Amino acid sequence: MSLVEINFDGIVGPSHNYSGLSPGNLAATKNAGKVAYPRAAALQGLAKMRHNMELGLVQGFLLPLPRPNAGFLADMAVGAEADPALTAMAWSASSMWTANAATVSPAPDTADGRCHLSVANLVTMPHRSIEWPDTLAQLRVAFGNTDHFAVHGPVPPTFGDEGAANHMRMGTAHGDTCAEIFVYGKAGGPFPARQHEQASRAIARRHGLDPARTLFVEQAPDAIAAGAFHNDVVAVANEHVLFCHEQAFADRQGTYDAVRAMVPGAEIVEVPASAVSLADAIASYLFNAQLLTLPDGAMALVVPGECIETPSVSAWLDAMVKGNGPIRRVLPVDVRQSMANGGGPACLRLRVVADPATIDSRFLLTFEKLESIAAVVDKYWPESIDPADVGTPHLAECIEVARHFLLESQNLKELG
Ligand code: SUG
Repeated sequence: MSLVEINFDGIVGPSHNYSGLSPGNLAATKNAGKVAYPRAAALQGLAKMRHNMELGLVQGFLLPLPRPNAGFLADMAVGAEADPALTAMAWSASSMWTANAATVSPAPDTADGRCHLSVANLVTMPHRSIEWPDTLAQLRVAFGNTDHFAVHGPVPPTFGDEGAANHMRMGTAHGDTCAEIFVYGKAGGPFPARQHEQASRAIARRHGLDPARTLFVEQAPDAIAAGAFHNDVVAVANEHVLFCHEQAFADRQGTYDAVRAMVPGAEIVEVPASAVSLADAIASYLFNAQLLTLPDGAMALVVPGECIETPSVSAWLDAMVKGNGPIRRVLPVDVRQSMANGGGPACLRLRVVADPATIDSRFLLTFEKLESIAAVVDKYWPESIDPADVGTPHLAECIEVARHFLLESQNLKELG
């Protein structure tokens, strides 16, 4: 089989809860302290995967990481003295947002002709900074075929890196050599800039990208200040199409000119602030959509249901589909449990372009596996988690048991 885009969605872990751990992520901050529904959250994620498979697309998945993270609690000496904030970090199910797992440069773009993945260090948010060792272990299993993949450790921690959420790839087709666009933020605003320019540049070098096809673009400080803590909250690209908000990039025209110069036939679908304000774009997660090429070649935008409920966004999408643009279909999905923590359809997936036959098949989804994962979720995922329950021994045991049965069902106990 030739190279295809495969979306690896994170299965929402059994400890999913709302602890308000990410300043600058407005949804997560607003919903801090609310009761979360891990079972419903995981089933919503599985339904999205099913939806995309029914479109004829290849789908993969990544497992939730071990939680509570005992190593972190021991390193921080939590237990000797209780500390609710540190405990919540150790319990976070944040690895569900696999767009932050790694940056991926597919084989056609790299000097050695292999697909390169760099695990993200996620250093800016403490609860996320503890993900990478377990994520790396998992990537090394899933993409362990070193003839086709090179899996790198994180860039040094001074330089924050949040993975594919700040990376876009554009070209004529997924399997062709493409341009890679890295979007970084600059510190100084009210919220942290999570992606450091030097982290992006290091990744481009270690992946062996051609400088003539690599762009480094600054995210608009206003976008970060408005709650776009990752570029994928204000922009998404697929093949020759860049779909973005007018206020996504610090140098709007310079970015568009550079993209057009580098990508033959580039089409920029820009949403003006006069039609959809940055606030509406961020509240609805319009740009945290999956922009997908369907098997018939048409492009579809898989958006969160919240887009349809936001009048300015829904009106803009209606007009877009009636027009003659490259995005022909809008497909809403319900990922409300993840959305309430600031994670939309695009946050929940890591894009890899590869021949599926070169990937450990245990990470590739089939309709049968969907059923078996859903059965484990139904049986073992807690129905609800009140933040007051986080840290209790009984719930910790439930969460560990739930993950154990998921790994067992997928023959992946080696990641236990
Ligand atoms: O890093 N939320 C995540 C959401 C990540 C979204 N990913 C992308 N945009 N690609 C974050 O802010 C909230 C967890 C809590 O507060 O309990 C959280 O980590």
